[in-house]
Amino acid sequence: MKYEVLHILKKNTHTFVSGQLISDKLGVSRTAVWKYINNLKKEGYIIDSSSKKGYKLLESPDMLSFEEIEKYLKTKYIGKKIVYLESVDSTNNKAKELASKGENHGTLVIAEEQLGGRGRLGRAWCSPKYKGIWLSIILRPDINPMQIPKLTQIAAASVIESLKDFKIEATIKWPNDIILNGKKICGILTEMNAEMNKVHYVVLGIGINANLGEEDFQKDILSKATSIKIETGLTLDRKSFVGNLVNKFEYLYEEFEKTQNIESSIKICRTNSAVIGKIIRIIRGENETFAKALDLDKNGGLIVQYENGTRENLISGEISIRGLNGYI
Ligand code: BTX
Repeated sequence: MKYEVLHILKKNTHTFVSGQLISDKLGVSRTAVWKYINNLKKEGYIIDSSSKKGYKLLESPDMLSFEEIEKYLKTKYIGKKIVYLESVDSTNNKAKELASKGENHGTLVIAEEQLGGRGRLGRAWCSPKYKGIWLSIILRPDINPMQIPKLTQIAAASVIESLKDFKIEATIKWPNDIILNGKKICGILTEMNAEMNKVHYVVLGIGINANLGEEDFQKDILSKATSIKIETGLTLDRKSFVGNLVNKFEYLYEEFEKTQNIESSIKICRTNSAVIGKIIRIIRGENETFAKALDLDKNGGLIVQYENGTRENLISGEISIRGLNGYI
């Protein structure tokens, strides 16, 4: 009900809305309306209250709830429901828990902070409160598990395209990192629950370092991690960014859903690759080899050529890559 009150205020930001009108519309008492307004104020909404004129919404807080993102969404199914949390261990964990209980295709889990944010291979992902975008998308694609790495490429392409809309030219360090000025500003963690030939659900986690300052990172990751704010000096409008990102993701995902191809995403990932044409270090567990990154294949695999001339198409799985002398 609180959000229904908010909805009415959001539709009338140019004027005061009387408590009577809200109470009539929602069929609740004026005292109840007053209580909902006070709760909204506690959440950070700035609402002008006048005993004669009623209520007027002046400012909304910088939070990534459905109510704040809704107006930017142009999607058919992604983000139609957003599970919004002030704090969580990991949005991927929460999304997996919900998906295993039957949560719908397209539901988003967004948190303001993660206390146990995860990267690949059990690594930690630093996710301070209100500073970044920490979200997971629940997907139920009717595909073979082998196709899953394609989803990471779709996500990477949508992040890159969204950044471009905000005039930020980043690159992709295959398979799952987005790089700005040589450092990581975003990571993607794709997880699934599947049998041999059937995927039950996929959770696609995206972490974007929007407005973190240097003090928000642990010292030991500052050599390879940065934020949009540190690099550009600008504070990213997280709400419109999330809306835009989700719109782009659904657009690119539709191609995959209809054809199982990800040509458009591959094109974006290829054009904006941080590794194609470079000599890279390929890390598999304890093993390190050098190769030249040549191209992406149609499945989103990285085609590399070793010094002896042999080629291999890497699939993301358990591989990490690095630049010849450093992170990239
Ligand atoms: P990754 O394994 O490629 O990167 C993890 C590594 O990146 C860490 O070991 C650390 O060195 C560095 N790192 C940690 N935090 C950050 C950060 N905020 N920015 C840049 N570098 C960092 C990448 O894994 C995948 C990350 C996915 C994160 C999202 S957030 C929403 C969702 N929920 C969740 O728990 N994970 C995903």
